[in-house]
Amino acid sequence: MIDLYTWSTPNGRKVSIALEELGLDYNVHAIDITKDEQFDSAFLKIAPNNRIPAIVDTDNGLTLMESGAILMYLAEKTGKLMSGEFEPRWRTVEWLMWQMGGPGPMLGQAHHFIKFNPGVSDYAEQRYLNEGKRLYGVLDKRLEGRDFVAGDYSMADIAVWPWIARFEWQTIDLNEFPRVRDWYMRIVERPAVQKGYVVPNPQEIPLPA
Ligand SMILES: N[C@@H](CCC(=O)N[C@@H](CS)C(=O)NCC(=O)O)C(=O)O
Repeated sequence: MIDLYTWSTPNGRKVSIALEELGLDYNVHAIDITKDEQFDSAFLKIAPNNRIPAIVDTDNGLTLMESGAILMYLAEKTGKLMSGEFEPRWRTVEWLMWQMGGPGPMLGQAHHFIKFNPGVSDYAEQRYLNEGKRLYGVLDKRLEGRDFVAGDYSMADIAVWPWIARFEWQTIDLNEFPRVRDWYMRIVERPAVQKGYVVPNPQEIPLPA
């Protein structure tokens, strides 16, 4: 059994979607980051960086923070969503790390400035919008001739997809990136994605115009 500490954000959804895809049993503990619950001392014992998501695997007592590490752990635990073969395995790690270092922090800043603090800094809004569009362009190119980011559907897609699901907050038009749009829609159709998306709170999956 996995205890999942999460909130309705892209990083949280990566893990709930992965758990749904893998069919693992899990208990949801909602950590309301709008009420600073990520700073509660009980949560800090599991996630010393005071960010969601985090898990505890009650099968073996392992606590883990950092969504990328959690996805890799769940893949290793189940032998699924990250190939055991040399090249596809490292492609999956490569694009998972791309998400952790690129779309995660950069689009997170786009949300901060463009969605939540418009007008505070035109420079920052432009910087993170431009960087966001550059990253969408990289993903679009990567998806040329491919259905998924790293071969078969994998933890790399699960890591990136919830960030693209915030395209409206980022003021990015998915239709400008047709391969990303098609990939996004391919993943929207997956029942596990629809189930994982609404953990811990129900919300509609945004769809492109
Ligand atoms: N690198 C971390 C980032 C986690 C993160 O930034 N989580 C956000 C929600 S998406 C959070 O907990 N924010 C709370 C805060 O900013 O205090 C991961 O991928 O798990």
